[in-house]
Amino acid sequence: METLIADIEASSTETADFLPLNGTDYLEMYVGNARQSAHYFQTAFGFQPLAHAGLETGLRDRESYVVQQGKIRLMLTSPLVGRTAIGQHIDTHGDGVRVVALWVDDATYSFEQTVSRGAKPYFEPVVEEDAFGKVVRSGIHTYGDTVHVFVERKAYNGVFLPGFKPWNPVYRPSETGLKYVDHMVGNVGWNEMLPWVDFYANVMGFNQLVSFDDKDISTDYTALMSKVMSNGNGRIKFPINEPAEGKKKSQVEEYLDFYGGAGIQHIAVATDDIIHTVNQLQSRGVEFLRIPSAYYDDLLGRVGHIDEDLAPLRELGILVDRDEEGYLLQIFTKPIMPRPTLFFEIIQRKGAKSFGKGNFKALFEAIEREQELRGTL
Ligand code: TYF
Ligand code: FE
Repeated sequence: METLIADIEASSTETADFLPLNGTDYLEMYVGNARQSAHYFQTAFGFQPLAHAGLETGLRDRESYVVQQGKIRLMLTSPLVGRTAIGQHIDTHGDGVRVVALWVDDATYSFEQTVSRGAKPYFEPVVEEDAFGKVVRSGIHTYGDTVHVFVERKAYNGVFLPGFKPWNPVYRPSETGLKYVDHMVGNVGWNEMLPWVDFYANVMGFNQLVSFDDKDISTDYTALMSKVMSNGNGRIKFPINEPAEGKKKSQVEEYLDFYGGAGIQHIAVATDDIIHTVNQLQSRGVEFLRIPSAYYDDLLGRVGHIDEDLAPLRELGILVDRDEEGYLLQIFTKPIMPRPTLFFEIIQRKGAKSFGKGNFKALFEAIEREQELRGTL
């Protein structure tokens, strides 16, 4: 992937990257019923079965299913007994993202570098081995109960991680065109955005992306602020939101209330054919936020020429925005669980490196209509 050097804030000091990251390794969600969640991600999103760990592999307290599509790996974990930390997490947060695992060349060095800069350790480097080689992992805490796990797998050629067995069920709905994690957004509490921006800058060596989106977007129609942090090679992008006072209750505050604190708000996954992907997802039962059709009336006047036909974009509710470098297409699911917390974004980039600021108004109005229906506005 291309680097984002041009976008990186000039004032940040030009030092060697002390935390080189190869990409997102996996995302682990703690969920009430991992077996059914895996079925949902297979059926609705087209993830493919990859690996499994549980009673059959010697675990006694939990079970995990791993599904994959493109470079995206999702681990779904449930407790097998009562009174576990996993169960406690689910009780507090509902189903949610516990681990954002980052692929590194050296998990020991990554741990030492970040902890020496102030990261709170989650676990020290551990070596796990099986017949397919060895993996080293270590972990640090980030906002809320969310953690980063560093995964070093250069000496491993098994299907996922030691301790997992290949999962080969007969049931394999086709993929929907999802390729990689584009960005993952965190919601943090009031006045906590800047401290977490500093954490990603000072502890993780990230830089703030300067884009049109990087400004106070607490206006008539939004009640949040957001800044985007990116690692040196641009493969990891973490926008961080905090609530702001507005006319209505902030969508970020609603999240914090229901999630029970800071956490991952949305996972943006990339496709290179968003019309195909959204058609597939919709036909498999994924529900998207609806944008009023007036949005499309002068779309081309706002964004100029685009390669796609307008009709399917309008029909599916796909949003378009342009920046100096190109344009992007994006759409947002409704929350995928009972609590109005985690949702997915589907994004197709055609040159644009920003996050769709031109769509904030239409998007946030759509979110507010949902809040209204929930009675949480
Ligand atoms: O990641 C982003 O910045 C965009 C826009 O609550 C966005 O996807 C920002 C905040 C939000 C929902 C979407
Ligand atoms: Fe996003």
